[in-house]
Amino acid sequence: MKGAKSELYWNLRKDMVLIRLFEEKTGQMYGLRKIGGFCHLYNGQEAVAAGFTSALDSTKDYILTGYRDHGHALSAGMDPKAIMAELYGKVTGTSRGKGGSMHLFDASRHFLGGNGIVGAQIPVATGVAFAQKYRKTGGATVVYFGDGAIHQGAFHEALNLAKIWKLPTVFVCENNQWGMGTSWKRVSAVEDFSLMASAYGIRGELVDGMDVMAVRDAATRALADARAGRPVLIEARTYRYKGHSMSDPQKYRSRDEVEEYKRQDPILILEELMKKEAAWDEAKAAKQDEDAAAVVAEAVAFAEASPEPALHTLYEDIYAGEPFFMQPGAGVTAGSATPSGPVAGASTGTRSS
Ligand SMILES: Cc1ncc(C[n+]2csc(CCOP(=O)(O)OP(=O)(O)O)c2C)c(N)n1
Repeated sequence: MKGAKSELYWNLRKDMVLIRLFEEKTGQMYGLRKIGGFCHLYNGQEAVAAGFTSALDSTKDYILTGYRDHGHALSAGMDPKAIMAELYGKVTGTSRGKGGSMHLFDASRHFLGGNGIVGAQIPVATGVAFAQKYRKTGGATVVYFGDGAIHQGAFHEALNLAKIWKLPTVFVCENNQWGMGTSWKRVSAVEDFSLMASAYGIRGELVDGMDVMAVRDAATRALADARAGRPVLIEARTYRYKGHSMSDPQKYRSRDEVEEYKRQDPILILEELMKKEAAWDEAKAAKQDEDAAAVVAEAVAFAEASPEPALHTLYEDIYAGEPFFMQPGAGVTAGSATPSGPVAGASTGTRSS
């Protein structure tokens, strides 16, 4: 098989393999303490980011997401080197090393973060969609969030506004079935989140989030609706292979459960389809894997070689002014400053979120 369909399959595979290898490496580097702080991996969910992004118009559409954002950022075309450098906290990172894993950002790629507060990106995205409508750009905004976030009040408020103002928003709930250690079934009044759309008079759709072509088709339909002023809620049923974050012993689920989902792996599902449709080429796949591994290795080398942000930049890129003890004449130099202002007493301990 040749032509556009085959090219699409290979592009989708390329995207998913890059995310998978990037996340595997991120996990390793975290283990080696090269990366610290909050870090949430996307392994298992690759088909959602890859399928959705493939349906977007990168010149006009916008993407927002939560803290599990590496996969969305990579598929949006952000530079893997800058993403890895951000995870390392280096000055060459996407947020100059100050945002970390949860706050990747690249306005040039229409990727507006990365948000550490569960569900907070949903109303922000609705505001972006409002701006798109106001400016008549013809673009839509896609916002990703989890099965835990869907129970936040902000989600419900945003859907209501999106409907009454006819905003071009696609709300994508990535139901990876666990909100930290809580099963989605234990905390939800409905077992099909797409039904929640009916409360706000918008269209809802449940899609197999392990099947990249099904996601892409649902995304295409949803984006057409959104551009016509009809917001849509998609539930992409998926699964996360790794712990919630890097400090999760995963006592709440069995190994068998994880293995069962790995047998429905999104990359394998696509490869099976490619084989069925005579689009498969073993050598080409091996080359694609090799290339992705090289991109990831290059990203790590770049992050390793990059400098840390200088201490004096600590109070740059923030809304508040420099605190009094850092100001000229205060008798305190950057290297010796003992915070006594707004950061006094801030916890430096590790947390499990
Ligand atoms: C407002 C808020 N409450 C609680 C937390 C702590 N927290 C971080 S992740 C998380 C679970 C969210 O699960 P889900 O929305 O399903 O997303 P997933 O991690 O599965 O991608 C919680 C409760 C937070 N960051 N923000």
